[in-house]
Amino acid sequence: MRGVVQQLHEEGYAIVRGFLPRADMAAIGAEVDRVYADAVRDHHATYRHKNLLLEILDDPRAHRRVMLQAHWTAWISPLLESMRRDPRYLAVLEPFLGRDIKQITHQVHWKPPGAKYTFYRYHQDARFRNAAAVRNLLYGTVNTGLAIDRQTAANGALRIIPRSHLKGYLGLSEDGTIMTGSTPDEDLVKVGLDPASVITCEMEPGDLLLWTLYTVHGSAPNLSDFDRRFMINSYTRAADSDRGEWAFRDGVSTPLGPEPQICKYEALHERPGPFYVEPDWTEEARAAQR
Ligand SMILES: O=C(O)CCC(=O)C(=O)O
Ligand SMILES: [Fe+2]
Repeated sequence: MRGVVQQLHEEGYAIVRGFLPRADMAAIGAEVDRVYADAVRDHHATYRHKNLLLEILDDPRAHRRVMLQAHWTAWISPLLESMRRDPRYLAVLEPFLGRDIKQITHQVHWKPPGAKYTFYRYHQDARFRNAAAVRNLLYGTVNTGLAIDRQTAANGALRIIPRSHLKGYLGLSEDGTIMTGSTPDEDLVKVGLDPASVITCEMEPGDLLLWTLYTVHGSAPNLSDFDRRFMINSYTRAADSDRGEWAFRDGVSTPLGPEPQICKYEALHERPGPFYVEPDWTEEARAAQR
C-alpha cells in the first residue's frame, strides 16, 4: 500500500489493481443493472428523494430513457449499502484518512451505448464540495472509482492529468455543466496543463482508481457498443468534515442510520422530496428556454 500512498500524493492518482475479485464484481454488476432497470421503468425524469438521486433522461440521441447517474443507491440496495463500507475499502483508505472516515458521495455512473451525454469535461471535484463544511481539500479526501465494466478509451474511461492536483483550484469548465460542451486543448494550456500528458485510466472490472479533489480529470464519450459502469465513492477524514455518512468509525464498518445526513445535497432537510427534476442542463432544454 505504501506505493499507492506515494503515487497518490506525488501524481494525484493511483490504481489499485484487482481490488475486488470477479465474483464480487459480477454481484455488483447484477445489482446495479437491477437498480437501473427499476429506475427507468418507474421514473420519467430525474427523481430525488432525500440523498437518493436517479438522474434519468429521455435521451435525444438514443431515443430511450437512460440513467446517467444514481446517487446514494445504498438507500435502496442492501448490497450496495454494505459494499460502500466494505473493510477492503478501509484497507486502502486507512493510510490516507485514518480510521474515522465519512463518505460524501456514493454514485454509480453509466454511459449507455448510443446515448448523447456520456462525457465529462475536465474539472476538479473540489468544485462540488462546500469548502466551509469539508476542509483539507487536498489530502483530507480520497475519491475512489471502481470499474464495474472494463474501462477503455473506446467506452470512455476516466482521464487524469498527473500532478495537476498540485496547482490549486483552476476553475476549468465553469461556464456550465461538465456534461455539455467540450474541453478544447487551449483551455488546458491556458491554466498551465499539457494536453499531451493526459492519461487514460484503462481498468479491468474490480480495479479501483484513486484521485484527489484537485486532480484534473474528465472522460470521453462512449463510442463503443458496451456500457461503462463506474462506481464513485468519495471518502473524507471525519475530523475534516461536517458532511457525510459514516463509513468507518474507529475502523468499524458503520451502516446508514435511520435518517440521512447532509452529504452534497445541502437542501436535504428543507426539501427532502420525493420530487422530479426536469432537465435544465441539456442542450435541448437550454435551446427550448431561449
Ligand atoms: O464518470 C466519469 O467519467 C466522470 C465523473 C466525474 O468526474 C464526476 O462526476 O465528477
Ligand atoms: Fe469528477
